[in-house]
Amino acid sequence: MATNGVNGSATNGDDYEGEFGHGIQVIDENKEFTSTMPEYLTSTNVLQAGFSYHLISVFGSQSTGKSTLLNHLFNTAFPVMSESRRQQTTKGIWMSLATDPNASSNPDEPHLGKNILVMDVEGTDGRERGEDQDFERKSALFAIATSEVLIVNIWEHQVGLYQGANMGLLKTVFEVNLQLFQKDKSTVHRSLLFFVIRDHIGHTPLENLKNTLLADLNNIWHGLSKPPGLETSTISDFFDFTFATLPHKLLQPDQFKLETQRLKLRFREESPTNANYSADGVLDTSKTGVFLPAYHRRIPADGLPHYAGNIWRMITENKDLDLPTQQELLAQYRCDEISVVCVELFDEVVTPFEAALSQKIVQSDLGPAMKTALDTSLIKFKEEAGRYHKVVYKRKLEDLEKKLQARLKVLYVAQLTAAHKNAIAVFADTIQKGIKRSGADFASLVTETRATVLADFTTEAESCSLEGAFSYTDELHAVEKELDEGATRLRGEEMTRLLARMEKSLRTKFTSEDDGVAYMFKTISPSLYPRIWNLFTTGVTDQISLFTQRSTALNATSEENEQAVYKLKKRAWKVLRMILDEETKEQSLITRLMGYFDKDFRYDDQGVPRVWKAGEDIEGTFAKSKETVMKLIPNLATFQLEDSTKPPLATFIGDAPEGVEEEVGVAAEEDEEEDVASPTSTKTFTILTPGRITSLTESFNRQADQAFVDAKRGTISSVSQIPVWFYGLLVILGWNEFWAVIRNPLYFMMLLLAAVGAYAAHTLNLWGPILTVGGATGRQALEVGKEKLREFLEMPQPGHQGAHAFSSGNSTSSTQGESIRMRNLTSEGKNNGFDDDD
Ligand SMILES: Nc1nc2c(ncn2[C@@H]2O[C@H](COP(=O)(O)OP(=O)(O)OP(=O)(O)O)[C@@H](O)[C@H]2O)c(=O)[nH]1
Ligand SMILES: [Mg+2]
Repeated sequence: MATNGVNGSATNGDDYEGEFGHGIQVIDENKEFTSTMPEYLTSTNVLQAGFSYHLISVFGSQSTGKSTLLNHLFNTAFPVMSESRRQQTTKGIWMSLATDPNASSNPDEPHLGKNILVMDVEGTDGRERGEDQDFERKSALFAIATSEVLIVNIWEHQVGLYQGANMGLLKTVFEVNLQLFQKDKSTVHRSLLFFVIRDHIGHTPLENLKNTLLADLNNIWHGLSKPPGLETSTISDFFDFTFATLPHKLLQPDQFKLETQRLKLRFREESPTNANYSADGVLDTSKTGVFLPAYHRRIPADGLPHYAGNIWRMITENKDLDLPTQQELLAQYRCDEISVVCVELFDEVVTPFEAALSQKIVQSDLGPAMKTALDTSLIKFKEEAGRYHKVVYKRKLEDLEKKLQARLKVLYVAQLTAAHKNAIAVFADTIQKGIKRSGADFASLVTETRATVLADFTTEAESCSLEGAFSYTDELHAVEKELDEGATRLRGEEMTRLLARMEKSLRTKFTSEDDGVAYMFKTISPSLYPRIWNLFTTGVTDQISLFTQRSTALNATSEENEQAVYKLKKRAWKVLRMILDEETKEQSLITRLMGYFDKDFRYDDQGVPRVWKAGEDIEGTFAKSKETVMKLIPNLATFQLEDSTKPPLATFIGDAPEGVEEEVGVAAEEDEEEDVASPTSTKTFTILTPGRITSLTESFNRQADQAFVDAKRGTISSVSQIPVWFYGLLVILGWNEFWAVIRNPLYFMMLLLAAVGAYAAHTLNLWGPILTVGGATGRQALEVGKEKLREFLEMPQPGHQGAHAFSSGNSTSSTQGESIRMRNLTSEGKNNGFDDDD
């Protein structure tokens, strides 16, 4: 503030540095516009007043007591010239907020209006500026573009004088006003010219002074060259006039004070609806107050700094001052500024949700947050920007709404997507868990879950739809569609599982030990396959009725049912066919056939194992047994009914229903098996091919023949005892040897001794001990023999084996040989003396 060049002795400008003690210097002596206005308006609480404020300017010659007047009327602190120096005090244009000390002390009494901003304009025909009329014109233009009331301060004795009564200044005011109105014909601004006649002595009544002034003003107006369209306009089309007098401040100080306090009340808050004009067209502001709504420039307080700044810039750049354009520009500027603040408010709520977008989850409380963010932001915008130029405001409001909605839309779409995904996941999960519960009814499970999931989705979508601003119908349809597809897929999977279970239980039935295929194969007869066919058809039929019950609960369509039944039948046949293949493997069949053969051949009618004796008819029994078995083999060849017809498998399975997928993968892999399992295939019922029958027969024959050979061998071993004639032969052939022993006395003696010994042993019952001693001796001899053998085998050097193996006690020579070798190692290839000594 020190740079504002406050001169004069009344106050020291430096005391107010950084403060707003004197108000602010809106335009300094260098014609620069202040940057402190927003700060000042904020500190005086005017900035947020909207339209509830007033702007007044004072005009008049230099040093005519303008600042003094304002300070008395509005309790301001504009610098006032000291009595002695008589030099220009106010430079540029100052602004200060009017206050009324009475308002707080006597609130019930009439007092000054609120938020009155007063501009103290540099005096005209200033000595300091000399003939430079430029600033005078510019400040007049600035004041009239912004102010509602222009106070014209003149001394009584100046009335009737052209210069002294500021007629030059007023002419300028009228001219610039016309200039402004030419640009803004649509909105006719009015201004009040408030003439305050100072040092009124009282000799000339106010009425006379007023008339003189009015006559002068009209003269000036008539003398003006008016722009096209405004030629016939009168001064009262644009201005109201009101007049007041004040006594001499120095000569009648008390009177002056009193009158200024009365005059102050003309600036009271009331907004008169009926302007009260006297016969000469002068506004009687003593009754109505000065602030007629028509005077207000409709610039919201928070736009005033920018607006005033722009106006001043246009004025200094000598550009045509186009107020409507300025107002639009201001509106744009301010709307943008307010928009930024509103978006910040919006961000506070919305940014966290935007940050969480990447998680792709349903964000709880998004709906209310979206609404709060949008509402808060738009309400603030409407409140603050709504005062500005309507067209601009509406456009900016739309822009802001679109911008915010676009951001919300992103959140909304992401939320819908997440809710969609969630709905599908919850649906699948609930159904899968539900199916596992026993007794769960798939159809009602699906219906209930679908309804719940859709209700949840709708609630979520609705809460974020900003009361219908965003639509979720398409997404809802998509969810519904996907749920239905999901239900179908889950049902399909469940059907597949069901089929697999059915197939498994059929397999269990077919392989049962008690009544399965293997059990039936124990009796090979023409009725074997008919029995198995019966097992197959009853088993499959039972499973189908079970399946139908379960699939009804699954809510399957009749087509799906037909397809499943068809598949089940086919698979059942395939299973049976595989079991049959297993059962008719050559080895198992041979075992079974040999069972039949053995029953006849190895056991008799009572089931007792036969012991063949010589002379029994082995061959006959063998041939009969073999024949019985051979007759059985053809029964195994073809799967047929008792009347030798093929079982009605194709009819039983039926035609493939439409849309049934043939199990191509399996067919391709197991081409052969698929072929034999196919009900239409010629191989289906061929269990044993002729080739296999031949091989089977051969194998069987081999085993049966073996049995025959064994039987035969058994008979021969049972007849191989020593025949009686053999003993005769023995006597005849050994007769000579017998006599040789008898005749030789030595042999005879030995025989006799042996006989006596044997007799003695027998009579003394010594055979037992003799045998024991003999056995022990024999065992001992055996042990000794073994020991010797082991020693022999463990000899290290085969060369020395002969020398040392059996020479017990000759270990020294062996040790010696060892020590010689050791010595050889230490003598590095040379034998030492030891060797020679040895
Ligand atoms: N005669 C007379 N003098 C006054 C009156 N009021 C103030 N003065 C004196 O006039 C001188 C100028 O007063 P200011 O209030 O500074 O006048 P100003 O019009 O603001 O002057 P500038 O700002 O320099 O143009 C001071 O010395 C005041 O004492 C009045 O009512 N009558
Ligand atoms: Mg002054």
